[in-house]
Amino acid sequence: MTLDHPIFTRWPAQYPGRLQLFSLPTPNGVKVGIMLEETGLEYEAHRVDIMADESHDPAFLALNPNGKIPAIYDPDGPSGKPLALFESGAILLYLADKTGQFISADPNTRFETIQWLMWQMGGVGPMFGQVGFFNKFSGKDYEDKRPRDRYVTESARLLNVLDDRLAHRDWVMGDDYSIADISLLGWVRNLIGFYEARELVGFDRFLHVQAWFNRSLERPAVQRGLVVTATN
Ligand SMILES: N[C@@H](CCC(=O)N[C@@H](CS)C(=O)NCC(=O)O)C(=O)O
Repeated sequence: MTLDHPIFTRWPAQYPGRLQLFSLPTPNGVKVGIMLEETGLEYEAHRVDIMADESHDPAFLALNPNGKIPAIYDPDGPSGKPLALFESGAILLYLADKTGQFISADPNTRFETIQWLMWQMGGVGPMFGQVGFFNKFSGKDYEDKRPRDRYVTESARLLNVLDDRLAHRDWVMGDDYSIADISLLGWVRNLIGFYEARELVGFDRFLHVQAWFNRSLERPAVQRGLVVTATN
């Protein structure tokens, strides 16, 4: 079996029957590594080095014209036809539906889960990412601290929303761990770790988020998922 997509000219598949992941352990990338480990789906992981601009290689752009990881190619997509997919939120939803795991079959609970997933995609990811830029990366040299402070304030507000949500719940959706949790974990981890913004956002006052974060990190699939594509 050979897979018919330009991506495989640059990143050949050794196991073409398996779902193919193209990623790197960034906050968006780890979502899919964790989800694949949680579901138990068989997959083959390819490391796409965004620092070396591999996400703008024509072969990668054929899979994701937006030039960002993560992306997947499922040779066994809906109706048995291959499916190529980018955007981590769409991938999480797809894998949840494919396996019937980490999203409720009940329509009301399903949409509530999607709501929190969209909240992460549209709010938490972009805001925490800007904190990373202005506090850790090129933006840290800017003398004017107002842009940084704007994103720090908004990130702290979002953490407060999450803290309230988790006040009487183990997971975002209550008793059931879901794709909403999986979408958030890598961002919280980066904000207080790699982005060095723990004190800036006042993380220590968000006790429920802290408890949820530690609970997440205890999951063996999370521990495995966080290092998928860490090395070649
Ligand atoms: N909304 C997209 C964002 C993906 C994204 O920003 N990926 C980053 C890594 S976390 C990336 O590939 N950056 C490389 C670049 O922009 O060149 C998703 O959730 O999949």
